[in-house]
Parts: sequence; structure tokens; C-alpha cells
Amino acid sequence: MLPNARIGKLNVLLMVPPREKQSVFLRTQYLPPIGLAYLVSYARKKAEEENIPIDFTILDSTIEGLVFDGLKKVLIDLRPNVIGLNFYTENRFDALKAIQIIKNHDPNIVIVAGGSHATLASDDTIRRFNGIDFIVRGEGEATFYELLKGLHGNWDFSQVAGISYKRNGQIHHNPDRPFIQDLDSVPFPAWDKLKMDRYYGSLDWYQTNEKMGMLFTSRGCPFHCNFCSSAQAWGNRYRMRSAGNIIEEIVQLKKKFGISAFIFFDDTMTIVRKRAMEICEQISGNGLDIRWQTHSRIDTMDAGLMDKMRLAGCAGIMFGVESGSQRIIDEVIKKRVKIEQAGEVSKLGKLSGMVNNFSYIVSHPTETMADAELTLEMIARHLEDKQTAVLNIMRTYPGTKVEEYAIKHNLLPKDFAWSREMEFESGIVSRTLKGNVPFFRDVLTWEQIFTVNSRYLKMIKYPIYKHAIDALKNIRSARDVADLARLGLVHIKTGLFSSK
Ligand code: B12
Ligand code: SF4
Repeated sequence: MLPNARIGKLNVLLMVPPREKQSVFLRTQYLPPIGLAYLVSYARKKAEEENIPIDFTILDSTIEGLVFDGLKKVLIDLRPNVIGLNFYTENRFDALKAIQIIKNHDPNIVIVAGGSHATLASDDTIRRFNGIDFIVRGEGEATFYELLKGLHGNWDFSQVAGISYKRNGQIHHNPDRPFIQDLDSVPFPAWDKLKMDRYYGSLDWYQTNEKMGMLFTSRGCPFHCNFCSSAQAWGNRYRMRSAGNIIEEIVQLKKKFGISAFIFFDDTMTIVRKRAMEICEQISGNGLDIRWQTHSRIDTMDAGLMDKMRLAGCAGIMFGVESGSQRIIDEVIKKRVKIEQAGEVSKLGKLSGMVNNFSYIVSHPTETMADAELTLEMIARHLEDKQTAVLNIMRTYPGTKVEEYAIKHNLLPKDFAWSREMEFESGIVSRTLKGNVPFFRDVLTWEQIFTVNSRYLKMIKYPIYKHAIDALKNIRSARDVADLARLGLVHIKTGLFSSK
């Protein structure tokens, strides 16, 4: 239901949705909800300039340990009249449950959804998830502020670019909003609204953790990998902040919160070599004494750049290679990299003494065991080079070419909809990790997928016993038992339980 009167004083609550039970799987890393902090910093500045009274609170339910049962008390204490929730595909049903609790408590609270899932499956989400008044699609800062202004001024929302909404039973998707051109003009995230000393992450690929800051030096990515929705969400364009602006944010985070370890969580930080070099030079030149980690592509890396990054405190770089098979890279993912480059960059890591992480996926469309064997061979080479590697099982996410393929080839259940909570055929360690996102399976059988995964876990000496206990604790249904039994058998066959 849309509000039919202006809201004089806006009291806005932005939330990472609560859950039924807060997960134990977030032990090695929990980073600040930077998207929500950007929404506040932008809207706060504009509202001050334009004299619009708005109070903001950010509630990170994970950090607060907030579960559904505690939400009503939060609503009574904070008395918000607008609540914004971020929707990833993984947490969409948690967000929905929170919305039901909120609307039962007070149907006049305006509910705004944003984030990847709300953007990439906007029609399904606004149509089928009752209680959502507005979706803010894509980059949220300017759209969210304009929406708040509209609620304050009782506008006709048909003119607000970038929103989807329901009116008189009709769904409206207003045209997209153009992206912010000058990222330096966006104020730094509203860190003051978060408990910054509670966030932590890992600079050694999840071995240990420490107090951690997170920032973005750029937004978007100019590539189109088939499993990734970056192009759809961020417009397939690469926009950059200036080195000076980034340095200033680091200085502030260090000074205000004593943070000296960072993740630069860009899709790809090194697309423009000159700018990446400049950022490193300024970090070193200003004596910032920080350690950090970032994401890159193997085709943008060379010895000079890696060395410069290392000297500026870069502890490791995550490279998405995705497959050891050139056929899969070229014909399926369309990643536009050569697999030899992964070997070369791995060697560069070894020579520089940096421990980089190479990321792969099993169960690509059309992937055969022969392709998967090539992936395992590449992983072995990275490990020989004293690098690390991660192997994920492919999942289908909205807005991706993999989703298109899955629909075209009938690989999703007949009655599938992102808004329908359902059990998927799979077989993976726990319900928490399932996240209600379907695993993608095409040519490889489940047994082959799990065998590849199990062989990878054996290669990295995965502590299977520790995780088996978590998995057993998360059993909820007969299907979970069957999935786990099947997985256990594969692990036994590959000898994972006997590895030291
Ligand atoms: C950082 C990050 C993480 C961090 C999250 C840390 C944190 N506390 O936020 C960690 C490492 C935990 C993580 C984990 C995962 N992630 Co992740 N992650 C990202 C990443 C790289 C950046 C997100 C971000 O902060 N962006 C920058 C800010 C400014 O953007 P934003 O958060 O999207 O917010 C903006 C808008 O979306 C919007 N907005 C967002 N929320 C809201 C709410 C409201 C009310 C409004 C109005 C607007 C709004 O406004 C914001 C400002 O412009 C994105 C890729 C990307 N480039 O976005 C993937 C991404 C979000 N992750 C993704 C995935 C798949 C995962 C994992 C499943 C990976 C895995 N296999 O385990 C897990 C699942 C996590 C979970 N349980 O939900 C996918 C999500 C796909 C989807 N459909 O949901 C993305 C899009 C990557 C991709 N291209 O495929 N991730
Ligand atoms: S996987 Fe990485 S390189 Fe490929 S489109 Fe997504 S962000 Fe870009």
C-alpha cells in the first residue's frame, strides 16, 4: 500500500535483514554494509542542503545478532516510518519475512527494497513479494534520496527514475536512472552509523581475521562473464574514483577507527593500469602503512604492477579464472583471457612472495569431466606456486546468461520463480549455505560435480571434520539427510576423510 499523505518528518531505518538464527558460517569475515552507508551519506548531505528533515539509522542485524523474534522491539524502540532493506538473492526470503513482521506491526511503514536481487529480479520481486512499496533499482544513492523527497512532498512517483512500484494493482517500472558520473562527488559512506570496530575480515584468505575496513575504488566492470550480473546491475561500465579521493578515505578510516587492514572490493581494481599504479604510489608515498587485498583479472596483471601493489601493502589479489579449460573460457564464459596467463600470474605471485587466490567454478554449461580435470590441474599448479585457489560450484543467479541458459534448457524446476521458496535438487553441506539459490547442473552429474569438489578439498587439505559437525547441525529435512549421505559417500571415495 502506498502512502497517501506526505510524511512530515522522515525517520528512516536501513537494515541488513534479520534471520531466524544468526549464522555460524560468517566467522572468518564480516564486512560493513557499505551500500547502505552510501545511501545515508548521500541522502544526508542532500537533505541538509535542501532542508528536508530526515533521521537515519542503519541496523546491521548480523552484527547485532538480531533474529526475527527481536524485530518488533526494534520497531517499537526506533519508530521508523520508512524502512529500507537490502535484498541479495541469498537473503531474499529473510528480507520478505522481516517485511511481513514490519507490515503486521504497522502497515503504514513504507517499505523500500534495493540491492542486487531487487534490481535483477525486480518484476518478480515487486509482483510477488507482498509488502514492498518501492524497489530502488541499481545504483541507489540518487534514486533513494529522490524517493525520500517524494515521500516528504507527497509526489506523484511516476517521475522518479530508477524505481519500481505497485499502484492500484498495477506494476510500474520507471525508466532506469543514469549512473553517477563523478564518483568523487559521492560523500564517503556514513561510517558513523555503523559499529566499525565490530567488522573483521581476512588478508590471508580466511586463515585468520582482523579488524577490517572495506572500500571501493571503482564501480562496475566492462566484461560480460556468463555467471555474473555485474553488467546488468552496474551498466557494464567502469567508473573510477581518483587516487586522491581514495587516499583521503583511507586516512579517515585509519584516523577515526584505527583501521589499517582493508579490502578494496571492486569488481576489478586494475582495469586501468595507470590509475592502479597511481593509487599504489600514493599509498606508499603518503606513508599510510596499511595492508590490503583486492580483486583483479589475470589479463591486467604484470610483474611491474604486482610489485608496485605489494610495496604499497597489498597482501594478496583474488583473480577470477573460472576454468582451466580454454574452450569453457572462450565459448561458454566469454571471459576473454588465456589460461596460460593464469599460470604466468601464478608464477609472478610466487616470485613476489605474495599469496594470491585464484578462483574457479565447476559445473559450467556444457562442461565435461575432461574440462573439469583441466581446472583441477590448474589448481594444482597454483598450489605448487604457493598460491591459493578456491573452487565454487556454479549457481544460477538472476540476470545472468547462466540463468538464460538454464531457462532455455529446462534446467530449473517447472514451477520455478525467484519468489517461490522451494527445495532444489543438489546436495551440499548445509541449508545455510544453500541460500535458496539453485545449483546449476548441465552435463556433469551431481556425483561428478561433488567428486571434483571433493578432490579440490583434498588438494587444499580442507578440515572436513570441523565442517561436518556444522553440516550435521543444519539438517532440517529428509532431503538434507539424503544430500549429506550422498556427499559423505563421495568424500569417502575421494579419500577426503582420511587426509591429514
Ligand atoms: C562485498 C560483496 C560481498 C560481501 C558482502 C559484505 C557486505 N557486508 O556487504 C561478502 C563477501 C560477504 C559477499 C558474499 C556473497 N556474495 Co557478494 N558481493 C559483494 C560485492 C563485490 C560488492 C557489494 C557492494 O558492497 N557493492 C558496492 C555498493 C555501493 O553497492 P551495493 O551493495 O549493491 O548497494 C548499492 C545498490 O545496490 C543499492 N542498494 C543496496 N541495498 C539497498 C537497499 C535499499 C533500501 C536501497 C534503496 C538501495 C540499496 O544502493 C547502493 C548504493 O548504490 C558484489 C558485487 C558488486 N560489485 O556489487 C557481490 C555480490 C553482491 N555478491 C554476490 C554473491 C553471489 C555473493 C555470495 C553468494 C558469494 C558466495 N558464493 O558465497 C555471498 C552471499 C552473501 C549472502 N549470504 O548474502 C552477487 C549477488 C548476486 C545476487 N543476485 O544477489 C554479487 C552481485 C556479485 C556478482 N556480480 O555476481 N559478497
Ligand atoms: S566475473 Fe568479474 S570480470 Fe567477469 S563480468 Fe563479473 S566482475 Fe567482470
